[in-house]
Amino acid sequence: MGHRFQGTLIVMPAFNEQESVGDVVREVYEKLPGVACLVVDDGSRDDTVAQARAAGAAVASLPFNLGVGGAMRVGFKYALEHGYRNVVQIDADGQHNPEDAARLIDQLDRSDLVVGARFAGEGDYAVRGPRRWAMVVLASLLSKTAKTELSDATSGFRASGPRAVRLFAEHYPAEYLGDTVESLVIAARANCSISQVPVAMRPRAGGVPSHNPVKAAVFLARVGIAVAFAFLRPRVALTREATS
Ligand SMILES: Nc1nc2c(ncn2[C@@H]2O[C@H](COP(=O)(O)OP(=O)(O)OP(=O)(O)O)[C@@H](O)[C@H]2O)c(=O)[nH]1
Ligand SMILES: [Mg+2]
Repeated sequence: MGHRFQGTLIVMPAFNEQESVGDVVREVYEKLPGVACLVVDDGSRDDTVAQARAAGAAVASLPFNLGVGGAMRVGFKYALEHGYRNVVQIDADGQHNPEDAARLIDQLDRSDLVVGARFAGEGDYAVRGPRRWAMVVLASLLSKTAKTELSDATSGFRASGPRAVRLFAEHYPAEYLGDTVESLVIAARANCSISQVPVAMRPRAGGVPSHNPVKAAVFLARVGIAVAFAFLRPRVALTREATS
């Protein structure tokens, strides 16, 4: 049990999350003993970096804003370079429960990529309007591509095993808001096995969401284009063996 989370890197994208990031990092260390935690700060103008450091996280500070996808690519590269087998993305706003992360990590012995799905029975997370419709269409498209039920293609709460870490260190997409969806297409087409675990989403612990109605409308179009391009890209060939 003591080694259950050894070799796992928590990657926490953070943009102006001074109110929550410290508590989230502390909770991660408490609930997932043995993990390492990297906060990827993306040009925050508040006290995010200092709060993350004070809580004991390693911090990568990007010189200018790359968005969540760019931040995650940094996290996957860091994991490869430092020899972590698994990467789990946990948001800095407190919405992802670290206890659920344990269930995602456990399922990595059967899947290359495990998605924490918000509409698979747990909790009552609700999204309305275009963002919701986009999610429904994407869920059916992605489920077909991945040949498994994926009811929440836009969930950022995920665990990646060694094959997915290697893939994403080179190929994690950085398109605005398209990263979660497109990365599933890339993984499925590289023959990574994907599965999901139901999770309940908690309310934000503070700060402000990065979305607003205008961005939500743009989301539909951009994700559609990003996914179309993801299918047009050549497949990535991954070998079966795990990383050293
Ligand atoms: N590195 C980085 N992180 C970001 C950026 N924008 C948001 N984040 C972080 O990514 C995570 C998810 O962002 P949120 O704004 O909570 O987005 P969301 O959870 O999809 O939306 P809500 O349900 O409204 O909270 C949080 O930890 C944010 O701090 C960014 O530009 N760069
Ligand atoms: Mg959030």
